Amino acid sequence: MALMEILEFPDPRLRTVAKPVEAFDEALSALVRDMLETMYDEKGIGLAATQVNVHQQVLVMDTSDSRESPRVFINPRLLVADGVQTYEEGCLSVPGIYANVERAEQVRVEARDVEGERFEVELEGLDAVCLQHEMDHLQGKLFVDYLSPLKRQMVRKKLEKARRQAMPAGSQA
Ligand code: QAP
Ligand code: CO
Repeated sequence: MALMEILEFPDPRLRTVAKPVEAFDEALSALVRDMLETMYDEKGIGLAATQVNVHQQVLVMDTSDSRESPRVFINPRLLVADGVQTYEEGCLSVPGIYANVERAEQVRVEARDVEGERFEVELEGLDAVCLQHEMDHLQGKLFVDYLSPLKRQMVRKKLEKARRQAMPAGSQA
């Protein structure tokens, strides 16, 4: 088991479009295990492979209070999207930033599990928001892309400042 490093906005690698998974093998199970471990360690509710610099269509989420209900979606496809809801989103790749985003209220999705078995599920509320947010990552899209360019620039500056303050002078990569 290993923790993975999470890419942070505006890292250009977050813009990579993920490819479908073709091999449901031991490497894939190891990736899913490490992504879940990383998500739980960082107190996240969702994580896409793009965020750990793996450009395959894999996402994990757990919106439960107990943090014991991991869900895995491989090669996910939206079948139906209905209604509208607004939720204040955050992202492990955009730490400390939260903003309202409008998305579908209800979605029906088809995906494969880690064994390659196809399944369909209907999600609503926070689960639906989380799935749509993570599916965006697989297309190289971030929740800050829904904000105005001015707000996105403010986010960029705020993160740059936070990073400067977190690092001793001269030690930046
Ligand atoms: C996506 O986000 C999401 O800024 C998952 O300092 C967010 O897990 C889906 C996190 C909201 C639906 C609603 C963010 C942790 C976690 C931070 C996350 C932070 C620490 C974000
Ligand atoms: Co995110």
